[in-house]
Amino acid sequence: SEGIDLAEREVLREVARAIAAAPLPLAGGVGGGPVSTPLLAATPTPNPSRKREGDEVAQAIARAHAAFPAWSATPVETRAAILERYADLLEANRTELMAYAVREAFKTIPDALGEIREAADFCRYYAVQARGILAPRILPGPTGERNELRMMGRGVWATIAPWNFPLAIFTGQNAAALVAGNTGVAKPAPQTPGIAARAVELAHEAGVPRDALVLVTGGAEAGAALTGDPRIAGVAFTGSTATAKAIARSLLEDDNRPIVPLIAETGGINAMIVDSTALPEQVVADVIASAFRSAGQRCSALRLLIVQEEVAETILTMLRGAMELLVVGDPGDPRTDVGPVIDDAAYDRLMAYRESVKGRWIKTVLVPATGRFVPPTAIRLDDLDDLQQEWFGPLLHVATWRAGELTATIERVNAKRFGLTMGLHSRIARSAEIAETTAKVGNLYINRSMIGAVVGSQPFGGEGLSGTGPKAGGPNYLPRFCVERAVSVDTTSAGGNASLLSLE
Ligand code: UN1
Repeated sequence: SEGIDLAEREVLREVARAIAAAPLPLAGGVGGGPVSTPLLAATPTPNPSRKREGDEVAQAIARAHAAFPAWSATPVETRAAILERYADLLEANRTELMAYAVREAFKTIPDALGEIREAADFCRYYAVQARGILAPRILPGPTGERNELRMMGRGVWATIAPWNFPLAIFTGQNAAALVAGNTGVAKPAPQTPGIAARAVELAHEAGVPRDALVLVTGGAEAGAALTGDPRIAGVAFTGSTATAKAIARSLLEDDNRPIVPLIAETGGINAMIVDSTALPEQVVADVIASAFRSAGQRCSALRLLIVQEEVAETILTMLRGAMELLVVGDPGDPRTDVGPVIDDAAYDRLMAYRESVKGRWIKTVLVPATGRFVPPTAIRLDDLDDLQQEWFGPLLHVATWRAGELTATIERVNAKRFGLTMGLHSRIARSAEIAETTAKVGNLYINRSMIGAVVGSQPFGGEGLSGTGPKAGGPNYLPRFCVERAVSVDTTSAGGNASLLSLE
């Protein structure tokens, strides 16, 4: 879902017009504005009162709970067809949705386009999956019995999405919950309520009953009210490891509540290992995309580049040159490679860290004087163990490794206990095999960039501190949203072929 081809130039023009016309302040200080423009006067702001927020959440859950029986009884085929209509509507409204992604999440135009494609891909992929794996299945059994396995919705799912994929991940979570026969209460990140509200409207327009998908806005308070409610039958969450753990605890707090599933997709300290057989031009292009695209604000992003000593100087020289060409600025300008980071808190955190390692900068890039632009920076790491935290921005750490130590190097990355993405650049088949068996990650990328997992081809999600699985956009995701019901009917007891008689 990456990149823009020439045929899309017209879309770009349309998007530029829509961004210019959007009734939202362009925050981030882009275009010379103040650094802290209030976000989104035009969309619902998080409710300041804890009590009212809890009430709003409780009402939303009550609605989704009441809508569950009818929606779960709707045939899989109908639910799948609604998702496909939803995908069509997302595409038909892409200009407006892209404008939201640029204005609200400061996505560049290629990234904003990627959001629409990925959201539509999730809907279509889960629709096809649902028809295949959620339809009732006849199981082999003893003579005189009919046995069936039914995949049923669990109830009301809480879906909690991040601001960095405010349409794609938001839509993917909801589409999966809905097609599996659940209703949902969807909480977008507090930074991106506008695009989420529009996405939910389009889902309703596509045929999802109004109460089968209910939006709630707010931050941690709303999230806690949501996951703490005993009517919630499952949680799909993408965000930080710390929040995922807090959610897991809240799900277990009430002794009377059954244990419900939590699907968590969290952070990573993602490494790319480069050996002396790698193609340097390809390495550098993939490093630039993986570390700096989306201002490094992807959980899949490259954080730690580990280059074999012998080629380190060559690769770093080329990397410096390539970084020099990065255009940092207004995300609404099609020429921009790197936009601002999401909010003041992120900006302050990243800039303070960057300043604290100033003595180890390998290369940094000029950025506009005003706005929340964190300069893309490469930082030397003398010891792999010195990096133990995910820095969610355009900061790349660089270390070296010695020939013969591939397994040991991968094990040192594993020891950080995250396990989301890893990259290997090598032309040696044996090295690829070592990485495949040694790297404890959900997504291993060999000789390519580490971002932009495509739904259906690169099911995405990590292990260890990076998440619970199953992988979004993969064949094992939907079953987690279901309960399995085995139905066995004695077909002999009425003395005939069936023990069940139709009353008609
Ligand atoms: C995330 O940043 O939360 O592969 C997920 C990618 C995206 C997934 C990133 N499809 O870059």
